[in-house]
Amino acid sequence: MSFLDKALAEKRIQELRQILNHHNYLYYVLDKPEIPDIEYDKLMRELIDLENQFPELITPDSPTQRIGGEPLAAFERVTHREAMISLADAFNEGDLRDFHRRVTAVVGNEVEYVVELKIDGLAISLTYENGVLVTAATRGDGTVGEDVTQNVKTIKSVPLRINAPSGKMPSLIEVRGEIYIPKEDFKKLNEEREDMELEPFANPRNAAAGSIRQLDPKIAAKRPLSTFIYGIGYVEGIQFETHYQVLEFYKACGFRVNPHIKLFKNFDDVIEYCMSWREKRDLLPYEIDGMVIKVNSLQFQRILGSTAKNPRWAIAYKFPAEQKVSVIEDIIVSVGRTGILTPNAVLKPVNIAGSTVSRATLHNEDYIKEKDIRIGDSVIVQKAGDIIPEVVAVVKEKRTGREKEFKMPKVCPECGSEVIRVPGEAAYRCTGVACPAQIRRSIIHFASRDAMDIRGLGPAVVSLLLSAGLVKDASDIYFLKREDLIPLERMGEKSADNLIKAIQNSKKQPLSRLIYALGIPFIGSKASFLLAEALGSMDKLQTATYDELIKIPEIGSKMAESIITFFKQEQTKKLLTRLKEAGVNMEERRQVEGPKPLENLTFVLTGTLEKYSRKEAKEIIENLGGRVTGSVSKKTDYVVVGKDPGSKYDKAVELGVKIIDENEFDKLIAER
Ligand code: 0OX
Repeated sequence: MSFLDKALAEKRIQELRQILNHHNYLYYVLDKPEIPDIEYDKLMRELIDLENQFPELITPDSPTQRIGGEPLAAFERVTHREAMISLADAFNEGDLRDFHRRVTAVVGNEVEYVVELKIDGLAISLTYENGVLVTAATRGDGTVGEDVTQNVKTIKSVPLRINAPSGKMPSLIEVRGEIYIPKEDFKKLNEEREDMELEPFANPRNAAAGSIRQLDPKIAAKRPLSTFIYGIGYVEGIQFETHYQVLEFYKACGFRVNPHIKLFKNFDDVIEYCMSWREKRDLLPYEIDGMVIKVNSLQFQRILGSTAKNPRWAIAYKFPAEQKVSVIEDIIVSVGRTGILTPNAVLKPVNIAGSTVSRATLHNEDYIKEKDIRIGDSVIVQKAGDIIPEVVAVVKEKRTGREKEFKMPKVCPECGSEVIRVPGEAAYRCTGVACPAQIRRSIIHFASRDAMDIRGLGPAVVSLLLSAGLVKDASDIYFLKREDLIPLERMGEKSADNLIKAIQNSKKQPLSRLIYALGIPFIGSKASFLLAEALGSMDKLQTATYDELIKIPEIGSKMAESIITFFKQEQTKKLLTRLKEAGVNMEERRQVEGPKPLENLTFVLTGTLEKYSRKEAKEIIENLGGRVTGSVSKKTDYVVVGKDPGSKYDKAVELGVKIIDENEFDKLIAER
């Protein structure tokens, strides 16, 4: 092969990539194709052939790289450079006006808003380095997501290289948006699945999420995934003043930005626009579950900052729940992980808000009595977003007289133990210590993503382990051997090895995750985090008194009582002894001694922090080897901003110094 051949090939390769990218953009981003598919395929074929001849000329952003490589064993984790926080919800005009009041109280009345449709898909973060897509990650817990780059590269509306206007290429940018499946494509996908006797997806969002979480990118490549881009995470090398400018920039770069995004100066217009989409949503070719309202000025966004969970500069207006009429064919009772019995209606399947509903919660006996719900009744069923469908009312006019009243069982439907009504509560609870339903649910919870995060230990495997008699409580999983696992149904040697590895790795999880994994009633992941932080070890939590517990911020009396009751139980004591024996971490990592991970980093503190006094924050930084100074300069690495920050904040903005809020500060110190 001569040098000339290669030079010619390289020129043609570049030309073909440009042509293909352009037509790809016309087809998948603008929905306006200009050439027939057959012509596109011909050009692609030519490029593939040339790249086969000169594999050294293949680049990661070539359109040929969208086909999807080899299947992965598992997804890697990715730490988002800037956290992917989620939105607070507003359910009515009053909530929206409260949001506006909170915003104007801080930044004044001259505030513009950008209003977007709230796409019902899954959030994604796309990292581009010098314009090339290097990583695509799911939200995960907001701080750490899963690396789904291989799958996302197969989505044609995601540019593999961004086409930034000249002089505006960011050296690094986290592009945020939503991956979704259009309604029509979803219908077709489910029809195909039914033809193949595969279980249909419940709704387009689940289908999109399931497709992105495929380990084999060739499967993801076949799914009709699309994108809308609406946000920005960490960015270097370019500055914006408004959110609208960011969106314009994205459009210019070749991203798919929703055409119904609008800028408003007047809040009445914001409300009117939100409400106008309530009816119109059915006309859209994709599902939306509400609207998103964002403060346009990025400077105002920074001033408003975020709470522990949500930005203060944006809110989601959730459309009211959709309702349909169905018939209760039966009422069955399920047993939760804390032993609570929940009655559920078995419904004649109905489509509500994009998914087929055949079960709905009836909450508890009081709820059934209050609404006079009977088997055979026609009922109004309601569903909104992620919320479990519920029966809201009976259509009494449709009664025939053949309806049957429902009575809560006297014994647990899973283990036959006696059922008691919890004093002061509407709940009935199974008294069986060894109730298989409770054990199953508690182990599933223990291994779940926000708890010990043991990949491969989902509901199906837990059921197999229980029926094989290999586990009796969560601690038993740490004593499993690969030989125990291999004989299980659909468990190859490789999956067994992976599972054992995941179980072993989970021993190092932080104390907060272990506390959450125990499934103490009323103790969610945030409370677990606060308990771990305040008490520092499982021993301290086990022996903490009621008074000690309620002194911890955000731990109320109900939580404190629940903790005390939980640790008094023999079952809990046994579980913890075995977990200790297995070597599961029971301590919160403290960083007073040891390495100095903040060495060479200079911090400035401004405003009032919620959790720490100035002195405490300073001590933490200094213990980790960092320095705290009184004024902001170019040499400052981080400005930590609390409530009502002073001029140091403005100085930091002016000098482009990294500004972090208390949450980000927490994360920074936890990561190190
Ligand atoms: C959506 C959507 C979601 C993200 C965190 C702060 C702003 N589903 O369409 N999130 C956001 O932005 C949030 N915008 C959207 N349009």
